[in-house]
Amino acid sequence: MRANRVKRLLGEGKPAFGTFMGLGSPVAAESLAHLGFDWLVIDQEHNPFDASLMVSQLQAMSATPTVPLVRVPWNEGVWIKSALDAGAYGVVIPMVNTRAEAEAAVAAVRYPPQGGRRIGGARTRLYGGNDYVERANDEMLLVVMIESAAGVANAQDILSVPGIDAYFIGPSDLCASLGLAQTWEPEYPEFWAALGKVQDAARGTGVAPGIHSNGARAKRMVDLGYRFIALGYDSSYLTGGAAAALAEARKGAPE
Ligand code: 3PY
Ligand code: MG
Repeated sequence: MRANRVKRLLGEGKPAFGTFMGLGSPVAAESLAHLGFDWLVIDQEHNPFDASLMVSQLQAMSATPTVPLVRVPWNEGVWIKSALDAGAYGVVIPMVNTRAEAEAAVAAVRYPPQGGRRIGGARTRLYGGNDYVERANDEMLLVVMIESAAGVANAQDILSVPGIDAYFIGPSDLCASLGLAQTWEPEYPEFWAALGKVQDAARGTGVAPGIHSNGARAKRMVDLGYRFIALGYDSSYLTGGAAAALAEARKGAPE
């Protein structure tokens, strides 16, 4: 079976860098995968593209070593099954707030006896290999998002559930839940105190810390111990690059 490089990196305590994709564009997914990101997340939570477009993005990445992941819209078995059966090599689960929710995520991702995932889906073997069913429990990456005050309070209960590979902080939702104004680069003491509590809860569990960040803040996050690190969004690269080019052109042009 094709190995999950991100699981290996995290297992060795090494950083794995990726980005989120909301454009729903197979060509964008292919282009980003060819840049050498360790992983890419197809973000179904906040972007209204259908399952066939998710499959096309997975196919577009499959010629590269980039590990294809899906953030499902919600922590529900039908979404998780659809992503994994389409050949995603792991899932990011939004808003995991309790131990029971973490256990439900593990049950949906792992085949029996560890979980209750049903068996099916042609792309699993096409992408993963003929021994997919026998080995998938060791290779699928499960990332649970801690992005609420409840998730922070229950972090120890959540992260001690066997079968979770990484947790992932969503700064926007966590700020909102803590009553703080939304920003991608929070500096609020309350925010950092919450992050410290989750890191303490993860210590000794083998669950890798992760966070949604950007290129400029990545070194700080690595130094703080984060390992599953998201650098922005596909749409922010598109609009950021285009806005900079347009501004530069306008600056040099006559009024
Ligand atoms: C958040 O910041 O809430 C996120 O979900 C980022 O992916
Ligand atoms: Mg969120």
